[in-house]
Amino acid sequence: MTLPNPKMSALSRRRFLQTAAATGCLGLAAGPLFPRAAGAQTPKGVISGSHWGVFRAEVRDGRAVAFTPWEGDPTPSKQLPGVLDSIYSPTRIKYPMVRRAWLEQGPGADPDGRGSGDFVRVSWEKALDLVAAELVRVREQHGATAIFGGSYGWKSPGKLHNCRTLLRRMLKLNGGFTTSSGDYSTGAAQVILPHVVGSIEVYEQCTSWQNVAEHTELMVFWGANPLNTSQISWQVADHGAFPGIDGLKQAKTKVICIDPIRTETCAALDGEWLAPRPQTDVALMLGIAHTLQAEGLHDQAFLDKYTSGFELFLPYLTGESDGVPKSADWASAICGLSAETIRDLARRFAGNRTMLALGYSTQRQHHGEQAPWMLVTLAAMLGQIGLPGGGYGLSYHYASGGAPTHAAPVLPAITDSPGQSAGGGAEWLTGSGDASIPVSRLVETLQNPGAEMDFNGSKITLPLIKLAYWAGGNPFSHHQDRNEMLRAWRNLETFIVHDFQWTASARHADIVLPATTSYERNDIEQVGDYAMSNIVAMKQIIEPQHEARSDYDIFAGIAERWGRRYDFTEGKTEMEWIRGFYEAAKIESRARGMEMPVFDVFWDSNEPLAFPLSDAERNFVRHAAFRADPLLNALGTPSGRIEIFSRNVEKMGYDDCPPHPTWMEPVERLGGPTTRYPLHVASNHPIHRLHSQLCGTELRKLYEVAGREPCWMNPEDAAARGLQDGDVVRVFNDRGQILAGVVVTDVIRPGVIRISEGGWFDPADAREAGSLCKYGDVNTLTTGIATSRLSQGNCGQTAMAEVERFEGAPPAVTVFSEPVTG
Ligand code: PGD
Ligand code: PGD
Ligand code: 6MO
Repeated sequence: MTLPNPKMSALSRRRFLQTAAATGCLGLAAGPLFPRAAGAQTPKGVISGSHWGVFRAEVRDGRAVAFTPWEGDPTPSKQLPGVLDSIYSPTRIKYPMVRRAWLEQGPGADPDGRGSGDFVRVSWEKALDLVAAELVRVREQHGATAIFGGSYGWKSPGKLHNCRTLLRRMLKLNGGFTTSSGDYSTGAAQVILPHVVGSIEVYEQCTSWQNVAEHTELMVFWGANPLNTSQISWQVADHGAFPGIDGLKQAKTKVICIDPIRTETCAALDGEWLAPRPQTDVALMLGIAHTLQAEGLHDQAFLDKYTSGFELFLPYLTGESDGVPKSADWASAICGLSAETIRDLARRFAGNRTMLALGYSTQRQHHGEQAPWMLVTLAAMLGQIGLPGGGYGLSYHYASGGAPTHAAPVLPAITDSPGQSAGGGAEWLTGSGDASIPVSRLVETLQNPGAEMDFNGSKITLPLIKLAYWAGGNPFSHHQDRNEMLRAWRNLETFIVHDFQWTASARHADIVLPATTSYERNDIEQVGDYAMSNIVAMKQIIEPQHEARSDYDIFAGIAERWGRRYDFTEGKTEMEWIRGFYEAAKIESRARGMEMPVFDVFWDSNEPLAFPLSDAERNFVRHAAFRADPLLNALGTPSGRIEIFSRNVEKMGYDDCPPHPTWMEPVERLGGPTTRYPLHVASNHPIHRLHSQLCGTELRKLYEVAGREPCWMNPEDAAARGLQDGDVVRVFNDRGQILAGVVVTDVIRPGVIRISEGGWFDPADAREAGSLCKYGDVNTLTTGIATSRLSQGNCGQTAMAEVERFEGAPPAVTVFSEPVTG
């Protein structure tokens, strides 16, 4: 996303255009569409949707008592009970709260006191007065760009209650704000890949699972674990990756998993597990590429016809330009796999129809641009891009990429521009701010206002930020190097947060406003970011809890204090907005020969509305059109081809992002030449959570160890430190220290520990940056540096640390209860 989250809105638009063309050719005419229940008995339970999928809610005496997965969900997420629990969890924010020092002494008072929990409950009237006045004050004193409204995060789905867009809509009425571009998911890949293949690629549709099951002989999951990460989607999850994986199993497709962890996907598909040292994938890929070239296994005809610059990359690969051949032996010394294994991989990749499925972790690292670039280069050398079952796919692990796209219209959504009520296109194209910084560079911005920063060929002057406003994200979870962040945050005069959970961000805020969950308001959404199989009513299930209000109502209340309420709401009620989005989609669907039922029939049916799927989409092959005619279907790069050497990147002249894929040592890595700590910290996406969401729920019982976040360790590493299952340990490096609970397991490679991202930050002494995190927030350990000057992405997967037994009685975890309030 630039990109707030281009994820799906962008994709939907592009895919819509393609599908529209495809279905047009096929003359697919679906005619009238009926919700399944039309005319039949209404099924039990209120239909709704979430990141975890479509479900029905049972309500008794005004309380939601059960969330049952929708019958159309092939593999419901096991996290769904936690979603229900999040409504009633003890971590729920009940009332508007203001930090005492801020309330009594004004903005900027006692910034070190943030996070110590001294809040005062105030009325909604008072809270909204304070926020409205403070936004005006900061704008008048420092200019609108001193207000940071980037508000990155995984807010709930829904076309109306998109709190990040709503925040910007409100801030625009105050004269503007500073925004952010990109995301934490694919910060490096989405900036480098447009130079390489002409699109961000990481959120593009992949060759369909069905096509893969039919044609792929060798499936390589490279730092990709779809059985874990497909539990959720940005929109409402369809879970189409699960039948996809099942298809591979049925087809008995040979699977290789390249990952420091023997993942669920590897286990389920009985895959061959290869565990190179983390952060050395580019060296491994180069070793494979060198073997292909040395043994004449590469496809020169493909390289000649579809790529540009291979001849400029070749001298680097062979070592002609720098005296270092990137041979299998060279790669072996870096990545730790044997040279024979690397040569064997090259031969097997070339000898089979091979699909390279890359996850996002390899680009969430120092020099993270190189792995996706080198993977595309490798796939180009294999010459199978655009063939059934061959080439590469960068979203098989994300939001069920590879689940084929249905002929659904695109539901419009509320925009951040009052007056342009129902924009159809991508959020990241319509979104805007008065200044913009790369999303993971806020800490650097707070520390260096006025400084210049390189970014993708341009120079950005970092704005002075005095107020940060977050709705729908948790920066005290998602950002790296927590202690550096704490110090930088002291430069803020005011930090405002809307959430329904007492996250670490809410705890570190000056003003906290309690938002409703999706289940306390009405909305509408598409099912499946890629599949777009259905449109679902996200119906309100229960009344707002405690004093919670929807973000929409909160922002309308702020706008009202400036006499701008009507500009914010355009005079529409919640249901009028939703009906309007639906009606616009209905008109679009007509252009494709489909007739959606009238809104009331859809809403009352209590069923998702399904859209048809064409055979062409079922068999979709990524880049088939480019392969068929590279002139007519040229890529969006300067040459129209895959750029193995990029003149544009060359012109930028960045030493940390040369013009062709290159191995560069990260600042620290396992076995690295200057690395000081012995264990690599893999901060994977959690099995039982969506980032930090649901950490405050009963699901924690499924995984916590001695009340802490689990730390997986290989038996060798545990034995070397005299540690056993269940021990409480201190994990530390120069940046910080956390407690965690040991899980000894041989599914993790020696030298690597796993502590998932999203554990709630719980400092022993909030006033002191560097104090022990009692629960286990892994971002206390990770580095805050950028991937490179090209993309300025985050390096969440770059961290080395040491582990030792925690002696004495571990301090109690306090983050899962309400802060002390007055
Ligand atoms: P979430 O925990 O999903 O994390 O970071 P992100 O900030 O998205 O936070 C979303 C917050 O929004 C939650 O607190 C939730 O309660 C709140 N929320 C949900 N719906 C609403 C709503 O309707 N209104 C309001 N007001 N609030 C709402 C995720 C980010 O973390 C991402 S995407 C990635 S890919 C990164 N991954 C890693 C990683 O792999 N490793 C490390 N070390 N760090 C990472 N950080 C990044
Ligand atoms: P990760 O778990 O970080 O997921 O998807 P992403 O692919 O980034 O990493 C995937 C795999 O890479 C892991 O198995 C990990 O062990 C491996 N890995 C780590 N470092 C390396 C390395 O250096 N080399 C190699 N070869 N492998 C490595 C993230 C995606 O997941 C995103 S962006 C979001 S926002 C969503 N988040 C969640 C979530 O929080 N929870 C769940 N259950 N599902 C999600 N899906 C989405
Ligand atoms: Mo992400």
